[in-house]
Amino acid sequence: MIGSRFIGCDAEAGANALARVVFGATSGPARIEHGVPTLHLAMSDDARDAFAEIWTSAGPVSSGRFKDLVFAHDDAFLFCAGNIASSAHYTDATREAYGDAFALVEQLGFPKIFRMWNFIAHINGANGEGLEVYRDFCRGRALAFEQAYAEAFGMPAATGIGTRGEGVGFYFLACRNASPRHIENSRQTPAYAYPQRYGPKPPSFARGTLLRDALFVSGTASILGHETMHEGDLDAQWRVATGNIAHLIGADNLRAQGAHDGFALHDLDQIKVYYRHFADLPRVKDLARAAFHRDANIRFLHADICRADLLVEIEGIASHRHRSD
Ligand code: 3EB
Repeated sequence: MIGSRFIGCDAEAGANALARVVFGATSGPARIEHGVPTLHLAMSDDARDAFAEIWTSAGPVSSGRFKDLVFAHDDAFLFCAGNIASSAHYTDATREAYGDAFALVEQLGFPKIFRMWNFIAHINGANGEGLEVYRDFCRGRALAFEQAYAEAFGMPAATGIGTRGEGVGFYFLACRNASPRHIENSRQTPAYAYPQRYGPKPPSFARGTLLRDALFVSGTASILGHETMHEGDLDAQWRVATGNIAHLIGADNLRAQGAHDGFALHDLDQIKVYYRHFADLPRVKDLARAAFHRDANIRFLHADICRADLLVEIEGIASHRHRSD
């Protein structure tokens, strides 16, 4: 199995590193650095807040490039990262970049994508024809998934969030033989079934993906059904978002989908909390401390969120690593 951890951005990635994603003050194209696929995302205006997310394999890794994508894999798992150039129209470029990604995973024999992240500049801004950039991105992504991929493999857990960088930086994980299972949340309309008022094509992602003993939880916000709850109220949005995660990963929701005995919020780790307003950081930290396991790794990222009325979004990985406590 592979795993991730957060480290200082100057620390060594160590042996068998599949990837290094730097959440810092600058952005740049995905490239191979010291043999490791590396993506720099501009998520803070203060370099002192920078950290790196490291993905590590249990065994030896080989890396390479395909078009504008960089990747690394072991026997069982693949990491891949890429960029979409800044543009007034994202639909076609997104469709192409995702198309390249689907071609790559097929060629390398890791066809099953189980977790994706997308960092979108000016996510709530307007493109050249007045369409919100996020909706423009979603249209291209949906067209790529529709072209063949979704029917065969479904849509994975994902995050779609703002960044201070340019264009779109994205990365994802895929596997060869394991059987990822995409999970929905009975409190929320599946994102791929959102009505058209949220954009010409719906977002292409599952609420979570179960892989072996880990449940990868998508970016989760204060949405019930398809509607934003508690506009302008951080505490209430936090309660709905964490309530959504608790329900998603809980036994009732998972058993109803034939899946698992369930997790609780204390089982969540490798947590990222995205919050819209810098002034909310102290409160968000207090809320997180009260909600999650004391040993959970948590990072707080000041970012725009894909709906202008959302104040907070939370992602993580549920597993039983803290169960003995
Ligand atoms: C939502 O539930 C909030 O477009 O990939 C969460 C996770 C959200 C992933 C994506 C968007 C995405 O609709 C936004």
